[in-house]
Amino acid sequence: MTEDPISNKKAKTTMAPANPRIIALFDVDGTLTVPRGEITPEMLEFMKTLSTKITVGIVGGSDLPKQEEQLGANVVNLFPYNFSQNGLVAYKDGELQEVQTIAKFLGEENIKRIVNWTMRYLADIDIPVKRGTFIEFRSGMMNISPIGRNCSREERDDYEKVDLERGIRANMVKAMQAEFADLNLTYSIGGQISFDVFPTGWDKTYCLNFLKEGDFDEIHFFGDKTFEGGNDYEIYTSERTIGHTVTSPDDTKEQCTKLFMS
Ligand code: M1P
Repeated sequence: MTEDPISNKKAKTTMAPANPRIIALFDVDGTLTVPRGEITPEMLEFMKTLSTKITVGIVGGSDLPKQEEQLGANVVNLFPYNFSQNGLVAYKDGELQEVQTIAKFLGEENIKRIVNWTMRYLADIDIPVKRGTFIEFRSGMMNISPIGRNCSREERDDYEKVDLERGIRANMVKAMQAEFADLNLTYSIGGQISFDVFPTGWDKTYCLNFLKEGDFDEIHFFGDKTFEGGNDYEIYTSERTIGHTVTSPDDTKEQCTKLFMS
């Protein structure tokens, strides 16, 4: 057993499932949990049972601490593959494989350009409520939120409605695409109050780099944001995966039961 600096958790060896050559990868928000909520004990039990049948992996857009809040402190040991930030932080059998960083890749001058421009743009947006943490700097992406990540659940739900009506995030993304055209960035509206910004190619397909071509006969992906522009779109449409759109954790359970447990 080894300890790693990111999760401080001990790595453990997982038991092989009945059919290890089929793998199913799961998005978190809207797929295994309600948005930013915790997994229910029933859903967790179901996922554990599923992992005795096939190989299971998690691929979330959020960072590891958020996954730990939602899926449990031991998330990197729950299933054989765990990917946070689209796989920029990757674990296999509880062992850290890689950490990629946006600062290394873009350079500090470009990071400053983005931060300064974003703070000016957000200051000029008029919305009913503004809270704190408007830019969350993660190792592999920047997460930008006009209301701020410190908002309450009620404020988050209200903001989402205003955003959908006024296209606040969609307009900001358009403005950033024009301003930072030289940086080859991808913008992804994956949740309710924010959007992710990362170098092109660092979407959820990034995690497929950790699945060797010959190791699996089928790679399934389950996610709720599989529409164009959603943060599940690229992996859902990837040639390497069989994509499934779900509408809720219950729907995920139902589809998986039909596909893998009968
Ligand atoms: O996993 C989907 C998204 O979840 C959060 O979005 P929001 O807070 O806007 O609902 C963020 O962690 C975001 O990065 C992530 O893509």
